[in-house]
Amino acid sequence: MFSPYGAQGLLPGRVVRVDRGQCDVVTADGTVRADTAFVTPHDPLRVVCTGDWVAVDPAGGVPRYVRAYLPRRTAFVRSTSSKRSEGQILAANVDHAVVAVSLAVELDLARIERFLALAWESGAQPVVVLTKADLVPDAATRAHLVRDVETSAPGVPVVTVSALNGGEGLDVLAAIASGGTSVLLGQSGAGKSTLANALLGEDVMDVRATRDADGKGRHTTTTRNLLVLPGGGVLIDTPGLRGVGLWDAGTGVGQVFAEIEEFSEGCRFHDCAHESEPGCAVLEAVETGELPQRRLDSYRKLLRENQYIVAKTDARLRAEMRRDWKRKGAIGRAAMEAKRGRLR
Ligand SMILES: Nc1nc2c(ncn2[C@@H]2O[C@H](COP(=O)(O)OP(=O)(O)OP(=O)(O)O)[C@@H](O)[C@H]2O)c(=O)[nH]1
Ligand SMILES: [Mg+2]
Ligand SMILES: [Zn+2]
Repeated sequence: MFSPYGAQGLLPGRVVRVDRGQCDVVTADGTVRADTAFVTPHDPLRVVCTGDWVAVDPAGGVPRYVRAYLPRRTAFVRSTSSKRSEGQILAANVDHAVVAVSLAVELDLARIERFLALAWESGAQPVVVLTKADLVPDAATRAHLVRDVETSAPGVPVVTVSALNGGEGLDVLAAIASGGTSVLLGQSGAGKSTLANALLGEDVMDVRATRDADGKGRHTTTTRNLLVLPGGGVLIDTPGLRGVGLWDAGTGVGQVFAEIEEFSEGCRFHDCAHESEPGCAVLEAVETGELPQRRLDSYRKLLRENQYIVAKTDARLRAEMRRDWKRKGAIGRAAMEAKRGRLR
């Protein structure tokens, strides 16, 4: 895909950081600073983002420009605000979307489900990392928390880690991260940068204590940074997100609630809304205790929210976005299957 740009004398590179219209691009000539103004600056989904493969001006021009980015294999997109339902791209060409969740605060399963919906939708394999395990020393309590997360995340590996005590669980995370590009997502204070430093084996990212227990304090990390890991693979550390709004994530929602979609195959009516229809297999599963009511409520809420966003955003734009990475995603995913085999 790059070759036509190569013929024009441009250099291939990967964006490792974007900051106010400028970005750092790793090329064969080292890391260069380039201006992103050339690439559709007014469309939030088409701005250059961390993880993009780009064609950049060769040495000489001041400033150097990013001339184009290559089609994205996967892309993590959230909606910036529920009012304007504008998409914001957080990372591109990601293989593993790692959702960091702190065990130091009460688990918010609905929030995890929301992150996972966007993660599945991105085309990447989601992974949940429960951080600060040292703060939950009791094995039974910990097992209980892990089980809660696992039932909210079918098909998603759940890894428990601690940056202290010799870095429990870090080897598992390092193995996952070695297979391509991973992005760390989650709330501020979840311990993302601490994990990034632990995987790097040096303190590259700033880490700061969260001001209050609910992690709503200041953001320590302010830009998205792509880091090269010594054990293989690259990792994108991101600023904490208080929450993520869905952005055309219907497929992702379905994947987060895979067991509900499975139950629904047993419903008498094939367009069953699982509200009060006779012969509804989903409601029956709630009745028998097989499906927690909380899961069904959460599923309905995210479906409704998604329909709302989809109705408000430009259908043509969404279709274009998809063309960009969904088709490419299928190719990329097939290539990654072998590497990810151990996760399935
Ligand atoms: N006890 C304990 N504390 C941890 C662990 N990991 C991180 N912390 C602490 O949690 C606080 C926040 O860590 P950060 O790594 O800065 O969190 P972050 O997710 O990068 O935060 P933002 O950059 O604001 O999004 C720091 O005080 C860390 O020392 C852990 O495994 N155990
Ligand atoms: Mg950070
Ligand atoms: Zn039903």
